[in-house]
Amino acid sequence: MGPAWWSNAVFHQVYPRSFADTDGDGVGDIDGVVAHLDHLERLGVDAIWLNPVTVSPMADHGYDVADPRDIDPLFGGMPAIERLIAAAHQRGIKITMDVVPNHTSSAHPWFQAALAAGPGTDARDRYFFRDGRGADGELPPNNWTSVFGGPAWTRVVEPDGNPGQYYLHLFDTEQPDLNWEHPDVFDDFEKTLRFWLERGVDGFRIDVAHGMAKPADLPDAKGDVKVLSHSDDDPRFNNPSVHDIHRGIRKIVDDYPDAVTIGEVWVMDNLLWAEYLRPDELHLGFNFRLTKIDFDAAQIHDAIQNSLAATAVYKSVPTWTLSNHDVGREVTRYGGGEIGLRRARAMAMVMLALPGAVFIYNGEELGLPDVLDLPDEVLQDPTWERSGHVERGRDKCRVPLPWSGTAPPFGFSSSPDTWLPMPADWASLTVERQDADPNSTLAFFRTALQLRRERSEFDGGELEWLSASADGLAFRRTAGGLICALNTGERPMPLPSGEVILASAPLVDGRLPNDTAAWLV
Ligand code: TEU
Repeated sequence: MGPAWWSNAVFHQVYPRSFADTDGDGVGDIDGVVAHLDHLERLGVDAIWLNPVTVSPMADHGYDVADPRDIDPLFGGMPAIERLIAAAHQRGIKITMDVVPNHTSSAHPWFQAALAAGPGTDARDRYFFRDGRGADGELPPNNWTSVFGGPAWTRVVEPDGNPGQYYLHLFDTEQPDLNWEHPDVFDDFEKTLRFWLERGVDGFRIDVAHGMAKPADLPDAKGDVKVLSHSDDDPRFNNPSVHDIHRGIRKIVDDYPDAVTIGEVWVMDNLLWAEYLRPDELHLGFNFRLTKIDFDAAQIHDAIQNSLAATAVYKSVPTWTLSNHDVGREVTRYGGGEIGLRRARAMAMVMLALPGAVFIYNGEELGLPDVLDLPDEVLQDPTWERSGHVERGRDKCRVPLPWSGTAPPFGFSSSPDTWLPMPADWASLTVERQDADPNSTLAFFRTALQLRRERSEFDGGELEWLSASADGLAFRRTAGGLICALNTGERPMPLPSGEVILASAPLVDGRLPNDTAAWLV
């Protein structure tokens, strides 16, 4: 048996709200993905990771799931996903869906039943309902905070009309955490996995894969945690019994030999992170180190080295990602404007030169920046309200894609009223404009993916570091021989010897200029 399809795949993360709208409501939908499969095929991706499209009140844009085995009408319902699976497969593109095992929507029938059933019932035991502390239970059961800000507990009104128990939600109030000790929870998740696998889905991105298990006594956390962030030393996440859950999931997925699981594992310690990738747990785990660092050769070197060390522990396959719908876009992280874009292109080449699977985020291939000046009144991320208007949240990296034309909504929708407004200066970033320009970021990504796909120099799982100047780095793929060099400094740097097959910006007198990467063979 050869290596699994996902072991060197390029995944494109499609954020469906923001990809393309076919029904004119200003929100992207699944048929928008079907309509633009050409774009993804020409880009050269192997698979799509589709953010949640199942039935949801959309309090957290689909991560609040009310029915995990049906598609929300906003996105086109079941017929639309069936069309997408068929059309993508026809082009040789795999479909991986997002599943959300840590919590449901508060609109889920289980949660509604739990509210109605009252304290001490089996229905409540599917979630974390607890009495409050203090004489009248006026204080939450512990000091945990929500990742989106504010307390992780909300007090309910009991069927008798009085204030009563609290329920746990690590995210929004509308996302109650499930109790994975209750047997119904696993059984239902198994149904969900099989439901989609039977319909031809090729795998799953597993949301908050380090979060499903909670310590038995729900102990207080030591200190305050930042909104949209947490550390390894945090009782809310990475409880060791989560690994039993992953082993259970893997047993099901193993019935479908080509299917892949990709866990969202926000754990920074290499050994703890690696445990999720043991041979009977997840196939792939997101490694977020590259999203956490500056455009700095030493930091990039260490992030790559650390990620490789973490995957080496259980001989799993590395994954690489520069951005997603949570962490913001790298063009902006690297300084924005022309310099940010130049650095983003260089880093894309570093990422694509590494062994393993790569994730490209919705519009990364167009060089889109974050939209930092969204007006307050359009912000939709629950973080904005829950942080008391301190954190603006993640809407900045979720603005719809510009496809064509010279003014918003740039072919994204027939409605000018898109769910987030699109900046007028994205006219130069549309797919249509970039299609016509051989020097565009889109053309650059197409070429890079084609080389990565076709050239044997990208073979093999090992790499070795070559010597480079202080502000640079260079490595070689040991088996295939591809060399990737990056200059994060200010002065041009000499290139390793070899023939340059791609550079992220023109060379200067045969040297690698600032903020540029090159591939050599
Ligand atoms: O994110 C989980 C999560 O832990 C992140 O919020 C993370 O802490 C943060 O982005 C770090 O910068 C997942 C989804 O990716 C996110 O979109 C959902 O809002 C969240 O789960 C709840 O389902």
